[in-house]
Amino acid sequence: MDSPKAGEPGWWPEAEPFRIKVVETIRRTTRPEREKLIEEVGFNVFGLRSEAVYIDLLTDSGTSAMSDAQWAGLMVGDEAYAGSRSFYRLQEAVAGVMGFPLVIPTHQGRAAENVLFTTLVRPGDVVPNNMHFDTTRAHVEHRGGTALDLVTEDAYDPVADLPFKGNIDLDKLEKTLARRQEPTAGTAPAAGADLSIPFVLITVTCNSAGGQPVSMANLRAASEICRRHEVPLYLDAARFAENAFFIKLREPGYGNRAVREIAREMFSYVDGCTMSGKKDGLVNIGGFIALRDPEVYQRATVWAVLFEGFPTYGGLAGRDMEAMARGLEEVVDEDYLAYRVGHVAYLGRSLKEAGVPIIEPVGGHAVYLDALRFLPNLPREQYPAQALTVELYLEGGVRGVEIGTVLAGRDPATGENRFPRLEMVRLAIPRRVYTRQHLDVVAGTCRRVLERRGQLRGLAFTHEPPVLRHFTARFERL
Ligand code: PM9
Repeated sequence: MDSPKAGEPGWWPEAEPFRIKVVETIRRTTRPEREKLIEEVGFNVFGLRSEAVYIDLLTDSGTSAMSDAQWAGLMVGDEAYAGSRSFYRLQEAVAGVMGFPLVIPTHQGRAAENVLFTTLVRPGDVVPNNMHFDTTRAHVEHRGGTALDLVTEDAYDPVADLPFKGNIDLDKLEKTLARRQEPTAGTAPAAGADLSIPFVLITVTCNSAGGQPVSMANLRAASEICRRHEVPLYLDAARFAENAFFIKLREPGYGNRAVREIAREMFSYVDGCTMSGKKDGLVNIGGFIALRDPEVYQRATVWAVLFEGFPTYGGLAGRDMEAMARGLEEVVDEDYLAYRVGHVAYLGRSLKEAGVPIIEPVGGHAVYLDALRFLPNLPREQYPAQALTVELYLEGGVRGVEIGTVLAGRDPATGENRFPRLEMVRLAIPRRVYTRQHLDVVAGTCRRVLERRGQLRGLAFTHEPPVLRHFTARFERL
């Protein structure tokens, strides 16, 4: 009998499509231990040692369990300063899975951003995106540019159950590009044109909007708009395979297409991508820039050498590139993706059944708690999502991460807190690491905190770094 196709009734995987070959012991702590530990780190879970965490959902980045084939690849990796065999394996994998001929390895995603944005962004430039991830925004701002979020309004509605809430708003994109100072060939400069736009970026899936996917129709239309205005379009491709799988599940016409083909079509609409291999590269370290344009490649390699290393290793060992090449091939496997998306959806469903407010629909790599509905009585100046993150740790040794006001930082012009429209706690699920029983523990922890939410107190900064403050900030309880 044919097994049901993804999206058809019964497609939900019965169990993990892998066996566990190596295990890592994790330890439970007591509540008094956790009380002491969280106070020591200034109520910021980034400061905790991972041994003090029972179930670590801080990030899905660099936390994947590698496959036996990837571990074997570490031995095969060829360590050479220039021209490593493993670099060419990576180049082949990127060409095969994404269709780009040119690759610059980097040690992780933000390093790819640093190299590409140093090449392309000038002070005063504006970079539109569906929604910038925090490192992406910080790198645009570091270059003196402005990061402009143009995601559709749907993304800001935590309960709108829509298939592609990561889409870029095409009308806003069109209007923004029409304000470019540089006239499009054959046209006069638009009256009042006031923006310098080096490129447009689309983040798949849209992490800052809850891991929501972008549809193929949206990518295609955005690409057409960018081409018409002669502005390059890039993908932030950190979770491209999860995005491709959502297209297969949700977009008419793609149900019978292979995810690999869908991914290739997604990339066919763009000029290149930045990639954090720590997500859909299924590795613990690594990233790259992939490009079509040899001129941009040449210019970027100059910065790659300065910041990362020779363009055939870019801050990575040969073995890291080998593991990433293998990870890129594995991540488009449909049994893996059905398990992956189903696993995350399982946690979302358990939380919803327990009455825990979450962002819906559940995204590809994480479940996001809606802190504004979870803790309606805490004012935003008291950082409710940070307070909830602390409480999940205290209750069950579960580490999530705040995606709200603390992460959003201050407006560089006014110095005021930026209050994002969504105040969330992200529970990111590492790939191939935790079982469903672990997810049951997480759901139970959230439910118990919900039951006593009236007792939760807010937080205030005692130390606030000027950039990317969420990583190293310290707080006190109010
Ligand atoms: N994302 C995440 O946990 C890791 C850093 S914050 C704890 O979600 C996108 C969409 C990301 C991303 C990292 C990066 C940067 C770029 N784009 O972490 O530098 O989600 O490899 O990638 C994190 P690197």
